Amino acid sequence: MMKSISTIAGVILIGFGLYFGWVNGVANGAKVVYCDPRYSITASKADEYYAIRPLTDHAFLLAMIHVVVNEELYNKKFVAEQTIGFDELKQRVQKYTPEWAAPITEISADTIRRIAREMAAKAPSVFVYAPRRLTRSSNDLGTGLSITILNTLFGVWDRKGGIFSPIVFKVPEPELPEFEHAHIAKRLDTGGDFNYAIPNVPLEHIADEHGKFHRADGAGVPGRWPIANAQYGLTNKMWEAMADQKPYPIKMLLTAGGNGFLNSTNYDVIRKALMNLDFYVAADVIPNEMNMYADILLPEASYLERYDDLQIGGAREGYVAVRMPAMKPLHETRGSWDICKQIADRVGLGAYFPHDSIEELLDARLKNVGSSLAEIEEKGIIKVARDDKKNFPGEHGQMSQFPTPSGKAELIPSPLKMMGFDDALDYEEQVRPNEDEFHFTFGRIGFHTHARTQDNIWTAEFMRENELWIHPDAAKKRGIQHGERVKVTDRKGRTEEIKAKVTPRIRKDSVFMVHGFGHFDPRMTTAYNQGASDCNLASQAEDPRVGSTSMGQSLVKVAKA
Ligand SMILES: Nc1nc2c(c(=O)[nH]1)N[C@H]1C(S)=C(S)[C@@H](COP(=O)(O)OP(=O)(O)OC[C@H]3O[C@@H](n4cnc5c(=O)[nH]c(N)nc54)[C@H](O)[C@@H]3O)O[C@H]1N2
Ligand SMILES: Nc1nc2c(c(=O)[nH]1)N[C@H]1C(S)=C(S)[C@@H](COP(=O)(O)OP(=O)(O)OC[C@H]3O[C@@H](n4cnc5c(=O)[nH]c(N)nc54)[C@H](O)[C@@H]3O)O[C@H]1N2
Ligand SMILES: [Mo]
Repeated sequence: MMKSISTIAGVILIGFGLYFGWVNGVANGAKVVYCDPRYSITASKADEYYAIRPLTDHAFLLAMIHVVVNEELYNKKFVAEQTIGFDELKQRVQKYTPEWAAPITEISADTIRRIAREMAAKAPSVFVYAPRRLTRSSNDLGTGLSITILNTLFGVWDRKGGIFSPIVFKVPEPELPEFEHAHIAKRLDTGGDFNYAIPNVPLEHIADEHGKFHRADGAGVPGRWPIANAQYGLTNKMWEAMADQKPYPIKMLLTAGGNGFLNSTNYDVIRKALMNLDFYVAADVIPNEMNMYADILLPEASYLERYDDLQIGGAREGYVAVRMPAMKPLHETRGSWDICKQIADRVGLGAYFPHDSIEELLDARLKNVGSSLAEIEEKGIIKVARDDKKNFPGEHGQMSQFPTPSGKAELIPSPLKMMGFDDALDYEEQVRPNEDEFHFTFGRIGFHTHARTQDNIWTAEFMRENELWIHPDAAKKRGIQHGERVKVTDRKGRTEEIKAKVTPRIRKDSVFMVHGFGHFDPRMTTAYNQGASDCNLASQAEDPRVGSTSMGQSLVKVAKA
């Protein structure tokens, strides 16, 4: 079960990112503590800001847990009734004192203790927020786990001002024939909806006992990346599988959006993977570095000209919404559903597309829940009303539901133990720059979406190219002036050129650039050669337990271009 954040009051500890849901909470008097190596816009809205040393969030969180456990600041009733594993947790965090964390994180021991105490005083109307993109250190799993542990110790689940249970509008999937190639690895019979599988099965076992193939990327596959989400997969591992043609050859690719080059960290692997294909069909609305490799490029109708799949969501209220066309598609373009269906019909997979049109499919799904396409087109959105008892069962004396084998919040999760991955709780030393190097960091900006808006003349107007944030002391040492072009080079010798933004809003040992720039296909006439690509500098290392890319481990040198 996913839980969501409610923004009412109390101390909020925002970790590491851009997130606007809490702004309502701030208006209601909530306090925000924010950590980032860079003084971002988010930092400017926070009550307290700490320029944490990159990649050390886990150390900070472990010290917080240490204080909460040792000073008995946790929610005793919640921990006694709704959790397991407290004694083991207590013993395992003994070494993570605030004094231990201070030189690692560069946040003082007194500060860590004070934040822990202030939060405890306001619990359960508090939370530690996990950023969306937690792919940075060598142990992202441990960072995520520590965030969950803190929230659990404060008993924030299903409490007002804490983290609530969303109400979801349930719309069943259409009934389709069973897939010939079941890609989801065998799951442990835990009674819950789990994504992990039995570990330690040799790599050769790429098919299950029914001869069905496992996913090539290894997500959810025994012996490979059992914890990785087998529904979304591991894109980095998919590209590697395609480049190496292992564990089995992949010869055809169909994409509808996405840009492998500008959303990953290894141009060579992407290029090799694409070159290995016999046949690549891309459906898109604009050219990009990846789809220009396609044998056939199908123009998709734009979002103003098409229906898309139902948007089914849940927050305080559940909802279902639909994107509908505002005009007929121009130039014979089609929606990606039509594109997929028509390809499926021609390659003998038509049985998976039993509906004649996307309208028919959407209508059939909505009729299943007592609505219709006509109704939703008229109303735009259909909601299930918020219900305090469902959002906040904890406020009504009810136990929370946790999707764990024990049904309780597991402070040391038993599935991780079973797989031998519970060592993720322990802190791992992170890479540190030499005297002449920097931590390489990057992130979002309000004006742009990923790598898809830089070639749009209107959004490019707001920000045409990205810049390298560098501290004035570090710039001075290298004779770099604000606005001058610099060369950024990583330890592998990869290099990008970019304009310097000399600013005290970043740590002296770190540089930063906005993600999504540095396009290199000349057919992107506006974005071509503008700014630099974080994808060509971010680390290719991976979290050894999850298989995801640990993008933040890159160390770079900066010199005048
Ligand atoms: N180095 C680095 N890599 C990253 C990240 C990072 O910060 N740094 N962030 C990661 C994260 S969190 C995410 S979510 C991903 C995002 O990765 P992507 O999904 O690849 O990101 P976008 O650049 O938004 O979209 C890619 C392409 O989709 C196409 N597109 C846009 N609109 C449409 C449409 O209506 N129909 C079709 N068919 N195509 C369309 C455009 O060609 C666009 O270039 O990147 C991840 N990778
Ligand atoms: N306008 C806009 N909004 C978006 C998106 C977009 O493209 N454009 N993309 C959406 C998507 S798909 C996602 S996944 C989310 C991602 O949103 P977030 O998870 O917030 O990710 P980023 O913006 O990549 O990085 C956030 C901050 O992390 C800081 N940072 C770097 N290294 C460290 C570190 O080691 N520790 C700490 N504490 N901070 C560090 C960076 O300075 C940056 O300010 O944004 C979503 N919102
Ligand atoms: Mo994302």
